[in-house]
Amino acid sequence: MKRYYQPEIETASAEQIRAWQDERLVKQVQHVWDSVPYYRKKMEERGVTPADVRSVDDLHKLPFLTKDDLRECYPYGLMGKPVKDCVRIQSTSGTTGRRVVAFYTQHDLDLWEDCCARAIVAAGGTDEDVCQVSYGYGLFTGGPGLNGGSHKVGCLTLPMSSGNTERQLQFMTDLGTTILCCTPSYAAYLAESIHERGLRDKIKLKAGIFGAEAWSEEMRRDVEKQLGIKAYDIYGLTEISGPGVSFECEEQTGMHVNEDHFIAEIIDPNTGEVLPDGTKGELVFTSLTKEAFPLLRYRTRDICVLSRKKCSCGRTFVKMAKPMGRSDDMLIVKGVNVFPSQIETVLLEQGYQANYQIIVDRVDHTDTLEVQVEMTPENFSDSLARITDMEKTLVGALKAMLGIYAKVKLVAPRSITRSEGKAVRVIDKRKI
Ligand code: DLL
Repeated sequence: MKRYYQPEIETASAEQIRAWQDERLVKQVQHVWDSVPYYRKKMEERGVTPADVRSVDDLHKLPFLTKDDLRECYPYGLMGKPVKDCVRIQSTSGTTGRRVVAFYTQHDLDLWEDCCARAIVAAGGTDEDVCQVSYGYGLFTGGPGLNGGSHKVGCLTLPMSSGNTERQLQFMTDLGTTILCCTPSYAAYLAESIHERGLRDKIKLKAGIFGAEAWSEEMRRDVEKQLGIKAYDIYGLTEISGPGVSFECEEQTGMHVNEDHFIAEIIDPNTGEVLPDGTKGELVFTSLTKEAFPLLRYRTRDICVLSRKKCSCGRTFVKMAKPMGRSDDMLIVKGVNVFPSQIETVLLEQGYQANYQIIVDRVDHTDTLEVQVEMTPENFSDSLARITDMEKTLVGALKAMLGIYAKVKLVAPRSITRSEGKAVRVIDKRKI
């Protein structure tokens, strides 16, 4: 069986990988300097020019990029190529200020799809497989990325997108899906639905490629058992291309970072100091080969550890552990990025005050989101019918903002505990 999609790259020696990175970094820094005035200014402010970056050893001299920079530059300010050379955007959910719009040339798409193809082959995928892609299609990177990867491997690709569980199960059983790609929470939901409908012996699944949100080892074991598969983690972010920045192999002990395309660093989130491998800190990526959206030293806010321990799969790329949390307030609920500030915006727009609490939980492997909001003295009502109406309106407005369902519970004025320090807005009960 084919074990690697691009063996000469995935099993290259450490020296070879380093040589690629050195060469590509020098080229990329020059490209950014020449074509992204915003980043050039940041470099000038730090007194760095392309001549100062001769190898990966000089990476630390370059300034970081953060989500704030992306916001400031929205939408076109960080592009490395003119619009005429770009063929696609992908984006995250969120209001204008929070939304990330990433651009791709045809070359960028090609390399991104290679990364996803590597993940599929690492999960045992070949051209004999039927690969059901149940990540969202459209602006979200999950569907398009794995769709492209699946084509490259030569799998029969089922571009299902997320949702419509009945249809998912019908295609899965009728067409004999062998590889399932979706968020781990949707995988758990599908597993449950398969059992409820007694379809377990009608499915031919062998592997799952699950990512876009945090999931525990316990959840992995549950889903593997219920579906009779091996479940592989996959990581990525829109800013750096989408899924396939890193992917798990059969060892299932962390995700190999595609180091021919991305340099991973771990920094202290407070000081920005680079930390040695094996130390927990914030993950930072530099994209070496992207033309249209070439981010250097992008702070992901994901807290993580890198490991260079030899892997039994034969791949030589560094491994990152499952992200252990975030250094900002972003929540990931059902694979969707949710900022408490988005919820607050909706509440204020709808005439409520900022007295609310967001409760996130995971029930039967599925994330739940509840927003408890105080009625104001002005809109207070004790009529059950009226309260239900008000709750419905808020559910609709939150859905329009976040793209997902949030349960709303209206409570009496002044019933949410006030804090004397920082308000506790989010209660995350998930144990991941
Ligand atoms: O979630 C890309 C993706 C799609 C990855 C499909 C894997 C599969 P964004 O919507 O931009 O992109 O969200 C990126 O999601 O910074 C992490 O906090 C989180 N995340 C992504 N993958 C994982 C994972 C896609 N495997 C943000 N485990 C990232 C934990 C993950 N968190």
